[in-house]
Amino acid sequence: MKKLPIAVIIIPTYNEADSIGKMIDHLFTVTFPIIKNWDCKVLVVDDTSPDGTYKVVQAKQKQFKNLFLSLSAKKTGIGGAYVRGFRYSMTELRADVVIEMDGDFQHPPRLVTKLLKAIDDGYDYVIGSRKIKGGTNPKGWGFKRLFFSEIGGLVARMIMFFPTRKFFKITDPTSGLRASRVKGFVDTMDMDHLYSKSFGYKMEFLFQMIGLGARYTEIPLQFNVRNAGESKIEPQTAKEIFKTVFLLRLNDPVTKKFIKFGTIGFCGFIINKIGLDVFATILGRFIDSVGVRNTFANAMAAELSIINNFTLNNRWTFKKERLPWGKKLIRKFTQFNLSSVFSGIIMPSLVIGAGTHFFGDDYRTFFLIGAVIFITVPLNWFIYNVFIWKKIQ
Ligand SMILES: Nc1nc2c(ncn2[C@@H]2O[C@H](COP(=O)(O)OP(=O)(O)O)[C@@H](O)[C@H]2O)c(=O)[nH]1
Ligand SMILES: [Mg+2]
Repeated sequence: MKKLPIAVIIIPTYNEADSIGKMIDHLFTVTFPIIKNWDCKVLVVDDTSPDGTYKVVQAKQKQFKNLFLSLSAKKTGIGGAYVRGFRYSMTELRADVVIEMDGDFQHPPRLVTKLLKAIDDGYDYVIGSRKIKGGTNPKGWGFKRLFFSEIGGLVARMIMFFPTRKFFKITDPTSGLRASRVKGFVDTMDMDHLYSKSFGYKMEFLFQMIGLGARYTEIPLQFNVRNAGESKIEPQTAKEIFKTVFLLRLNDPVTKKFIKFGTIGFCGFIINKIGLDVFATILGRFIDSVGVRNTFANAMAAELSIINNFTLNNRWTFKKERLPWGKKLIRKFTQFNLSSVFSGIIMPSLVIGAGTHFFGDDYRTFFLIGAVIFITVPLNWFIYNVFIWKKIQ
């Protein structure tokens, strides 16, 4: 008989004695029998809960051979528990897929079927979402809890992914119900350097999976009220999640690149400004007309700034894609020059011209700043990444 792929449902528990037994029974007797193409195992990760959750699990192990328990003497937080669970699933249970699920029936166990179906369809990462059609929040949630969940999720998404497509496609980044493919993803993830061992881990795993190029999708999650026991969400959880998403974005290679690009761009602006004054003074000896003199002075200063931007970006921002000295570099520099004239001179000039025409001369600086932020910067970033320093495959 062909061996089935292995799915491990990981359930972290802390004082869930009142629901874990029911959960295990339900999974083994109701959920798993209808899943024909996966070998399903359950791994409970307990931190020696004072209420004796692990004892319930140990008793159930006599009944179900595919039930496992990872017990730690120390309370490590939900993130710490999942790291342990993921490692155990890979080394001891040879998991092909790991599923993250709460032990309190807030995640309907029947969704395991849907998660695995999406994996069968070729997805590497499947998230249960409360925010897509068919997904719901608990009926019993008051305004405050709902508000925090909605706004918190939105802000977390923005900080992590705005303005990329992921921002729009991942609707529920704080959701705890997920399935992840092990090969190429969970086995390559860095679990040694997490910013958060508590609930923020959810953002880190999400960020890493997406960063590893996982094909992802969402399935509707009808998030229930707790079956029994108490929520472990603490007042500092929201703060901790924000800290985590901020650090994730800040340390992302693309952000680091963007900061370098921005710094160089700013230096370029300063060079242009100082250059204009210096050249204007020098040319003052040869050219009498102020207008003609400043035109030439600015053209020279702008070119100096363009050379500066190209050289520094080539050596710093895009050092991995660095163009070595030669014909190609000269060709790319020519393109860079033309695109800089377009994005940095022609476009802002047109915006300033049109803006002041309609709103008056007082708005000159306003339109200059607006044009630089909304046209020059994004356009340059796009041109540099896509045309000048195209990623070497
Ligand atoms: N092992 C372990 N499990 C935890 C810890 N904190 C939370 N959990 C479990 O993680 C799951 C989700 O936590 P829960 O409090 O239900 O979060 P909520 O659903 O967002 O309110 C539950 O099964 C908890 O028992 C922890 O420090 N250690
Ligand atoms: Mg819960």
